[in-house]
Amino acid sequence: MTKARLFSGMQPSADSLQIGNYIGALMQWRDMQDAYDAFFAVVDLHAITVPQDAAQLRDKTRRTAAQYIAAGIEPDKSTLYVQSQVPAHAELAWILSTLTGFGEAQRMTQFKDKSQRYGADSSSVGLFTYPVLMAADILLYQTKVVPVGDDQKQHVELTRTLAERFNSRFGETFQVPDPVIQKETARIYDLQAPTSKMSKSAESQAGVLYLLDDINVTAKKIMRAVTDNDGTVRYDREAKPGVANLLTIYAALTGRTVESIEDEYAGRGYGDFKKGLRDVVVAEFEPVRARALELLEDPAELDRALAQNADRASEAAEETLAAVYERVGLLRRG
Ligand code: AQP
Repeated sequence: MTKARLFSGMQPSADSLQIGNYIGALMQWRDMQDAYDAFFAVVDLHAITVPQDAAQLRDKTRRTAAQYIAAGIEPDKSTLYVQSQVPAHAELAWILSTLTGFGEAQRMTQFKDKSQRYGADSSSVGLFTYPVLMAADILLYQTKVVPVGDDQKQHVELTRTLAERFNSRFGETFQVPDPVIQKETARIYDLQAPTSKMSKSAESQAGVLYLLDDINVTAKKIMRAVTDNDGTVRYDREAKPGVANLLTIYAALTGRTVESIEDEYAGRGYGDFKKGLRDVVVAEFEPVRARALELLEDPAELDRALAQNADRASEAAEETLAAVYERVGLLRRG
């Protein structure tokens, strides 16, 4: 039986991924790559919807790919590639943009948030059509399953709408994908501001646990994480967001239940609890960090692996794109 297709990606928007990317995305990707025919992209075309420095973008793209591999995504098993190396993404995005209503795109909350952050005048049309490019990413591969955070749910809904619209207007062409939304408990918050989502491109790095940070820096950030005055290790997202966040990380990395961790630290202070978490995170990060840095020492080899994977992705993508061009009525070169 052929495996169902899976697509997901991350933007190369920082020098290092953070623990939210690791728990919320990479750990699940690693677990799913055997059961699915998986495509994992480093979505550099999405990253340039906000200004990037050219040399840094190239570096961040390699670093992101290296961290995928170091975290256990196997380029011989999954198709791990750089989005811009497969031109079909941009080509299908154009076609889909002609099927997207202006008002429909305007309703996307991520655009509203980001354009507020950067100001309406410095927000690009690319930022506005970001969800259409994401729809192209997904639909090109006849994707069945899209594992994303709940913040991306609206974009996957738009993708489904566009697939259905195209299919009904031009004939059955696209698989309509299903989002696989992680549980709320898989969302990781900033260690210094535990009501805000942890982000790799956050303004302050003090509350962000980066995979490629020096291990001593990671340890210090954990020991300095914001807690509360109550002193008990108990999960209460509303009243104790800092402790709840640390418990979420502890449980996600160890596969243990929150209750068993609460029991272990009952009657002990936050200091002990943080030391326990520090050891868990350091043990998890150390080999991933070492492997990623090793891969980055040989960029030519990394580029070769990515190019090979891009060829594989192109082959699958071109099949869909050819069908789309045919149905839409674009005259092909004779
Ligand atoms: N804090 C988080 N908790 C759980 N999951 C998270 N993800 C990101 N942050 C958390 C998941 O990681 C993937 C990365 O997607 P992305 O790179 O396209 O951008 P993002 O979601 O906007 O991630 P960041 O780290 O916040 O990046 P920047 O700072 O560039 O905006 C997604 O699967 C996401 O759900």
